[in-house]
Amino acid sequence: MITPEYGRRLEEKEWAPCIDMLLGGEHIVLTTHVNSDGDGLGSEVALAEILRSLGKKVSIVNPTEVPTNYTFLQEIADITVFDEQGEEVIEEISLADLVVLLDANLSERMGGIWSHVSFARELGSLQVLCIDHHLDPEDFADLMVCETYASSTGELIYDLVTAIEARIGKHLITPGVAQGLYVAVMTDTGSFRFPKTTPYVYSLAGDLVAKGANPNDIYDKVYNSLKPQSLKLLGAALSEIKLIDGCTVSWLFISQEMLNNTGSKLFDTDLIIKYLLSVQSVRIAVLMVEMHDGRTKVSFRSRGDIYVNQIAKKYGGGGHKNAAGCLLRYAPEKATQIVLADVRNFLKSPNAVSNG
Ligand SMILES: [Mn+2]
Repeated sequence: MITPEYGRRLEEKEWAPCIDMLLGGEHIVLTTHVNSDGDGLGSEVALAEILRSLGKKVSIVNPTEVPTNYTFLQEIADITVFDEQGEEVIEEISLADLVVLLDANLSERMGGIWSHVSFARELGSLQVLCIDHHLDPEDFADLMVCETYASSTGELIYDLVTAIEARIGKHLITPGVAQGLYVAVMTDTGSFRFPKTTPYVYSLAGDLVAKGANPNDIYDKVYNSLKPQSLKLLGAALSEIKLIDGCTVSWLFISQEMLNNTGSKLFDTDLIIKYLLSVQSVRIAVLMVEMHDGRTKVSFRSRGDIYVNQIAKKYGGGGHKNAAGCLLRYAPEKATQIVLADVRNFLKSPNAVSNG
């Protein structure tokens, strides 16, 4: 067994309470955070296929839409979206005896779904399980498996399915499961290059490829599916990137006007943020996006041991050491001022390199 460098990987027996809960469920609803990503979606479709092969009735209900580059995952399992089919989602939750939140550790990350889950839970008809790898979990579920050593929620689901296989003596990683988990791990490791890409991650990716995930096909679907308008947004955005403080901080503000002019949507901004860190001297990168309602979505990225989740936490957000985010109630100009002042102070403080 190859041991990952971040923390201690859960042993097979430590998955027992989680497996008991899943095997005890009959009608299981899976969900992930608002503005879903490859890790949440890939983990969901993989876990849905695993649980269905164990005879469970499973549905996936997400608070917000599936980004177009991940719609191919719906060939593995159907995803119902609360923003589009609210009644169906509420019905599924009312029928469920177990809700599993994947890739988030705060109840509010479930968006509009949480109030319905919380209501059913208060009636005593529903349990909640959370499987995640972000820092600073909120203790809101009946069982929380929150392990920050993991590169991705997909890595945790891989370990979970391995533990289930050991218990029931049956192979569960079908090509669909392999594909979902590969998407999860690939996207959350930035295609196998972020700091938590341990030897173990490569070994599990190899196993997923052996079991039916096609790296070339998956990469192409996820990363080469830009709409022409996204390329236009990228072009406009690149020319607006600012480098300050001796090129140690980079930042970019994307206005609604920029999004409208290029016909782009919010999730197109994900592909832009990596360019903010593409200059070696940059220690913190900040991407701010003006939302429809005038609030500002802020994403932080950092290099090395700089815990940007500490800045996000100040505004009710969170995330990982090198990638975090929050939503500010301020309009663009004020948000930019406040956030940049915070980033500058933070870089000077000893807190920058502690997990506090
Ligand atoms: Mn994740």
